[in-house]
Amino acid sequence: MAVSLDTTKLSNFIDGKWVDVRKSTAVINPATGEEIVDVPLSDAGSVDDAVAAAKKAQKEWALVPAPQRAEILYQVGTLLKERKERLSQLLTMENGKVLEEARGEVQEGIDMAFYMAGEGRRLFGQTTPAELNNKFAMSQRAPVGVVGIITPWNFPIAIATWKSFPAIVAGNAVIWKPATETPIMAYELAKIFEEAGLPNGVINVVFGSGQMVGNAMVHHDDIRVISFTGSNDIGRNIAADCGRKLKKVSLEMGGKNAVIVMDDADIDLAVEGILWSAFGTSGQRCTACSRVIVHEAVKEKLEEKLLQQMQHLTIGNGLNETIKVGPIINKVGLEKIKDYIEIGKKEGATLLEGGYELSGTDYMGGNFFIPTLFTDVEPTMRIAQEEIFGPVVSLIPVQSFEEAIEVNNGVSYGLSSSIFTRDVNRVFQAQRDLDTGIVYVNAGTTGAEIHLPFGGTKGTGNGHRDSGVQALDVFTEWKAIYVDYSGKLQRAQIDVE
Ligand code: UN1
Repeated sequence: MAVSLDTTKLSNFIDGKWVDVRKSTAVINPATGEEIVDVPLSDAGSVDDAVAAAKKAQKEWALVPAPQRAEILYQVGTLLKERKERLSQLLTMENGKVLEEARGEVQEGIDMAFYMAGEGRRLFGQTTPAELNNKFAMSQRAPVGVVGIITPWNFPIAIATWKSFPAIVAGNAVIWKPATETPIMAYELAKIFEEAGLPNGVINVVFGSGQMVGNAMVHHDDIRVISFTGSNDIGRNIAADCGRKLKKVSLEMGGKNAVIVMDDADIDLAVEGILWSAFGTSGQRCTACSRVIVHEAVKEKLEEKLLQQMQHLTIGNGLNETIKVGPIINKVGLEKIKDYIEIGKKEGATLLEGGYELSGTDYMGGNFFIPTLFTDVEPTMRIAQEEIFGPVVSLIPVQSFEEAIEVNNGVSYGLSSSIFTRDVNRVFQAQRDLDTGIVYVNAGTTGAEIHLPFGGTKGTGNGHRDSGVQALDVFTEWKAIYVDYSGKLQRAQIDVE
């Protein structure tokens, strides 16, 4: 049975209270065009209110022992687990991804809750010898204070958990701006935090546009960290603004990820890996495969098998369990994909399959684009360089392993890469030479697990990582502590023989 929301208009969640905002906009189901709920369009005043509440709450929260803070995350994990099916269906309604993938995304949130709750009993620092006798030296993590997280529509719950859970377990308070396209996951997660007993003001959700709410967060002096996932253009601006304020900023800004298929690869396996990572989530993952770099010896075979298998990709409303490829998030996303098809054709790439928007009764009201394959693509073409964020793959033939690595690395992004080969030497050379934050061997480019660092090199980020224990570095400061128990003044670097 279809699930439903308990409200027709969402509210902000500030200081543990649900706060109405006058201005709002409709959230549209991308598979049907139907309005699901209204989402607030808050102004800078709401951010000020949220920060004031967060500042107050954080002082007390930081004094709660971390294992006790973690108990609340365990409770959050339990509630997420209990509501997995409800959340997954709502996620499919607001984002469009097919139900199986929605369930996978909610599972990422559950995994992150239990993983980060475990950190409540670790949050390891170091103890280390001191230079002087009768002196003790150690380092430990300290919370930063009030942190701001800005999350995207393509993983509205998983990415929110990657950022908010480490922030919370480390003793920070959070201001969270979810994407206006997908606010329902934020609403449901805020309710879960409330029920789990998180003290008022430790998490505050402010709905609204990047221009208004995001900007106000970036410029607010009392928000000491911004963690952002979204487009490269916006990320660069955020970094520049945060730089002037000496604010810590963690960015994750997409990819142009490739699967390399070598001449000795298991071609059937490679086809499966490509289909899943290129057309799953309709290509709307930062980690999606949008280039296939193929050794010329197996190019024809790969093309043939890909074309065959693409015929089995069912497209439609993701709530229907037989559907494999859901809609594109909105009309803007759809237009961008259509533009890239034209660009690819003009550049001289061969359109092997697809290349058009789907219309007709089955697709009425939704934004559907057929899985598309270009071949004989040159590595320098725009379709091989720029992020399209749709179900479009460019096949690039190469003559050697070395050329494959060079082509993989010849883009401005560096998130994820993959190689299909049976040669153990190539496996280890590839994992060393592929310039991306994530490398897969004999698997597609998607499917990162939450206990490993998520992020990438070059235009993908600015050196920080989401998820994994590394996420704690974003939300903590290192404090070095020296305890002298000699009873006299000992001078480091001076009173040593
Ligand atoms: C994203 O696309 O921004 O590795 C996140 C994956 C998922 C997360 C993707 N676990 O594809």
